[in-house]
Amino acid sequence: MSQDVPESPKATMFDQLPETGRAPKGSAARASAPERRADPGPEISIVVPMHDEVENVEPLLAEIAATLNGTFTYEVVCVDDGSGDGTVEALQAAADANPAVRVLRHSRRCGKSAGVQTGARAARAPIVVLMDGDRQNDPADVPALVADLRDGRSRDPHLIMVAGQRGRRADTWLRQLSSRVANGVRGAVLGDGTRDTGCGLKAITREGLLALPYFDGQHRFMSALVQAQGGRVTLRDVADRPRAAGQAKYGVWNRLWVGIGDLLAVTWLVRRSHLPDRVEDLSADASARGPANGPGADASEAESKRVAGQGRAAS
Ligand SMILES: Nc1nc2c(ncn2[C@@H]2O[C@H](COP(=O)(O)OP(=O)(O)OP(=O)(O)O)[C@@H](O)[C@H]2O)c(=O)[nH]1
Ligand SMILES: [Mg+2]
Repeated sequence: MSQDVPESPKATMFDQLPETGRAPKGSAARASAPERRADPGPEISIVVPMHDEVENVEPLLAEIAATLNGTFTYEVVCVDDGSGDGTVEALQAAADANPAVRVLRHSRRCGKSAGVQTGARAARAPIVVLMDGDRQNDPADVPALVADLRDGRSRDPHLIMVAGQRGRRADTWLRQLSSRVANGVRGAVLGDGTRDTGCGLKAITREGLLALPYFDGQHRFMSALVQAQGGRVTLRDVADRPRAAGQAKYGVWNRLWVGIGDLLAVTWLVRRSHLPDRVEDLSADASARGPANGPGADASEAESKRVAGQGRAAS
């Protein structure tokens, strides 16, 4: 007997996201459908999840423009995660003045990972740069991350992410200690070869990011999740700066308890991620159709036969 499933009143991961939150007149987002199809889109989408960062909006966007204008074409996709301090109004004002800025808004606070996910789904570029909205990341590090990802992928299409890692931390000793312990335990359990998964600055392919299993807290486990899906991660040293304005959203304790539960879940996920060494298409017309689907589908034909390798270590 079939049963009607009631229509979900909530937003779902399968919904089509708007091409922009609120676009200024004349921007690509307001263009008609055929015009949009002709628009190749930006090379890079910078995704910035934000919760209560009103004082950081204007200086952050000004710094991104001052640093990145003239390097590559880009958009900044800002995701307001249910802020109550005027962040979204500040973002809308910025978007009105700058067509490269797009604003998406969650109806309620869902966490940083949800912001990352929403931004990645809305992104128009094949490469997404994740950046914190508190100005602790330096936009000057972005070109090198992007170059690493592009160069690396031209040699190995399984390179999915270049993760920033902070050297000298601009945090209190307690936060530094808790972060070191958490990273140490996580690294020992997952063996993901990444000493600073909390660094918010990362360059990743949009397709790769959207292929990762999603959960609240996902952003702290991206290295392990990419590798569990057969992808490779490389690391690059980046700057860390003190928070100039606004409040940290995570404390030592709320991060610790949630982090332990997440670590158990991700350990299970990684152990259950079985992938074949390679997938071959044995049907007669396979060569006419081109590469098989999978992480290597955009690679050369020889490379594309090896669509998934297991658990490659980060370098
Ligand atoms: N979307 C969303 N973003 C958040 C949330 N919490 C934090 N963020 C954003 O994530 C980024 C990093 O948040 P922070 O509070 O600075 O946390 P952190 O950098 O990991 O840790 P500290 O700087 O050491 O406190 C900022 O852009 C925040 O606005 C949240 O619940 N939802
Ligand atoms: Mg921060």
